[in-house]
Amino acid sequence: GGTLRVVLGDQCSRGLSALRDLDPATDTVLMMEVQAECTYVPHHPQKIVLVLSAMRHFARALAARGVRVDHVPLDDPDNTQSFAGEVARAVARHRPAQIVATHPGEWRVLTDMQGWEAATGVPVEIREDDRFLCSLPRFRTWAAGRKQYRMEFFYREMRRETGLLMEGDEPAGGQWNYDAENRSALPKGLVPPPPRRFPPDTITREVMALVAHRFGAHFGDVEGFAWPVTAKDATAALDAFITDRLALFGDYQDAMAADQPTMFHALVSTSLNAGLLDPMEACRAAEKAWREGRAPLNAVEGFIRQILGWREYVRGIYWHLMPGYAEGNALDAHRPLPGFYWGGPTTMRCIEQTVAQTRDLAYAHHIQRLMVTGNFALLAGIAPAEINAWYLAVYADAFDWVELPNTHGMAIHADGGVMASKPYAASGAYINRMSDYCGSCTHDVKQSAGPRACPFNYLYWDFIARHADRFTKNPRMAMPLRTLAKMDPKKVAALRAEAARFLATLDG
Ligand code: FAD
Ligand code: DLZ
Ligand code: SF4
Repeated sequence: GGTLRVVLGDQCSRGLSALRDLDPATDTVLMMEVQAECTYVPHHPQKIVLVLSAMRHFARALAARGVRVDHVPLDDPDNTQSFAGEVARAVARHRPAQIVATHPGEWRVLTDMQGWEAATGVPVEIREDDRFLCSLPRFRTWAAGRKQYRMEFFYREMRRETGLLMEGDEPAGGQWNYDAENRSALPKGLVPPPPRRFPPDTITREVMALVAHRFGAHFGDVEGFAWPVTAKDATAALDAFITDRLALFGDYQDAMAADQPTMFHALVSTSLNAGLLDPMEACRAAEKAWREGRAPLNAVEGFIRQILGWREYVRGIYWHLMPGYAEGNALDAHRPLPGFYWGGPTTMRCIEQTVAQTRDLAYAHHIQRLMVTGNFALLAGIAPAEINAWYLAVYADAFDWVELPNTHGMAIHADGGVMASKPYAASGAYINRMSDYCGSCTHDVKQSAGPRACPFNYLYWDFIARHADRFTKNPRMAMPLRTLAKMDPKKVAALRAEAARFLATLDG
């Protein structure tokens, strides 16, 4: 008879394209909790709770509006535990005339979805995911014929098209980008207001028990779960950010501090990515705060750039360049992921702090991801597949379309510069400037050699030396190459020996 409408775990949005033109008299919405999606990487238990609880809340909300929802729970004894298996069973149950779905957020799932029609004999329509502000055809038009895909130019077009922070044809305040004002370390005595927490309700607690039971061996604590799992709570989280933290978001966007896991960040990525929060709603709320004088332009522009610029841009890059994108390994990196990424012991305080909060919260902010764990993986030459899978597993906001370009492209430069015009490689000095980690570290950030030297220092120079030939073609790498060339060759050899010794302990 009617239409079978498939809603995936990160598609818990009222306005989802697959739900448009739904006829409650004839149609059924299918939601599938499946083991395969929980284990293809060992997702952090809080990420699994987020997805499954959001699905259960969304299914309930749909049902309350009179929609017939067929929600297959994870522990249903007949559950085949895969999307393809569950779609086939649902077709047998409902005998639909057609299947309608929304474009998924992952290449792997799209391929799966494209096989449903042949497997079931029922026509499948895959609709555009129009929860994004830039459609995929629109991105392709922008990208066509460009040698480099620079986020900044994409972002300006998006500002013009949406009218966000525009005064006529001009950017508000006369500048497109206030990033230069967004690079302060956290001053002593300034304590960031804690983000709003959403204590688990009965549904979430049930899911937490299920996840603890089935996926308790995955890295990550389930107990502290406090993420929004409904659209209502997602909006409340956004409101709390706008009121309490937006004004200082810009200034301290790049700052890190021990025992301050969230700083002035928004904590809205889980909600945006699961479909609980609309990106335009988030941007408009920030813009309104600026127009009403509640937050300065550098903060509001910075926040809007992350969502309207970066978030849309990485999604465009992903779908423009997949599936080949994930295969690249431009820096020929092959080292296995060290055990300290999974909480094993390390003397490096910055890593220890970032990994510990990741285990507790399934969250780390941008600079921790980019300049601590990402930078280390870049310098140490961790194999792209291993570090990419780690990021996909451990962050509650990690879905392939957004995680992959950020890790593979931005953090480890495995795409050879498609995303970033130079690798984000940095020595300990950067981490010391932007954080207070080094003060309580057993390593000395001022030393590059010797038993107490900061590993980021010798690894940095080893990295520059290892790739010197490749980097001579890149004008943005001229400075470090010049410094390296001026160094006493004996010193370079000593640093590289130190790096080799350290890297051998990782492999051992
Ligand atoms: P805020 O700093 O408050 O920023 C506001 C919003 O802007 C975020 O919620 C997010 O939606 C958006 N945003 C900011 N930076 C980016 C970016 N680089 N790409 C896309 N959106 C951005 N973000 C994810 O959503 N999922 C991921 O799996 C993910 N993996 C990352 C991996 C690496 C190695 C790096 C360097 C970054 C990654 N990011 C990822 C981007 C960024 O770190 C997170 O979006 C951010 O930390 C989420 O926390 P927040 O909501 O407090 O962000
Ligand atoms: C991440 C995830 C998890 C853990 N579980 C499910 C699930 O049980 N059912 C589901 O529909 N989706 C789940 N997801 C999200 C998918 O793995 C995948 O990331 C998205 O569907 C891609 O858009
Ligand atoms: Fe990290 Fe080096 Fe600072 Fe220690 S000294 S916290 S290893 S940057």
